[in-house]
Amino acid sequence: MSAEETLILVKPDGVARGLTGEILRRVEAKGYRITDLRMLTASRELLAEHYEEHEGKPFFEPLLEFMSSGPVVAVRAEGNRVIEGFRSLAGATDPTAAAPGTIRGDLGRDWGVAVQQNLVHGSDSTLSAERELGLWFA
Ligand code: DAT
Ligand code: MG
Repeated sequence: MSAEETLILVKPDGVARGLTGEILRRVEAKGYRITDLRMLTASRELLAEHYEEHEGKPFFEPLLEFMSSGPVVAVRAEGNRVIEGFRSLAGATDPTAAAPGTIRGDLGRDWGVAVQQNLVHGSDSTLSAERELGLWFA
């Protein structure tokens, strides 16, 4: 049986703030395995596909703008129940509401901008993990 896989992104705010190591440390300390990793500045096209479920929402354009504003680190991670487990490590979407102990709760905050700059992305289902890994690790 092969272990479950997920896509993790360290978003431009995480990279710019020098938190890549701290974030990946938490992933590894939890016991998940990093099996691939790349740094890139994502195109609008890639991001529009990645976030297709949010097309039409008021934060969609600011989200693409933010996500293409600088380099991100894309990570392939594996482990039993890693999809749910990384979402749990990441914490709630809103970094102000995210519980202390989580990546967003410990390291993120509201910067008063149009989109929540919340440091990380993690796939939310096996279907989206497969789709997103195909996009970022084509
Ligand atoms: P998550 O990243 O926790 O899976 P999501 O998929 O609902 O959250 O949204 C994708 C990203 O869009 C999220 O990380 C930050 C931004 N976002 C979501 N809801 C928002 C809102 N109400 N206002 C501003 N930005 C938002
Ligand atoms: Mg999401």
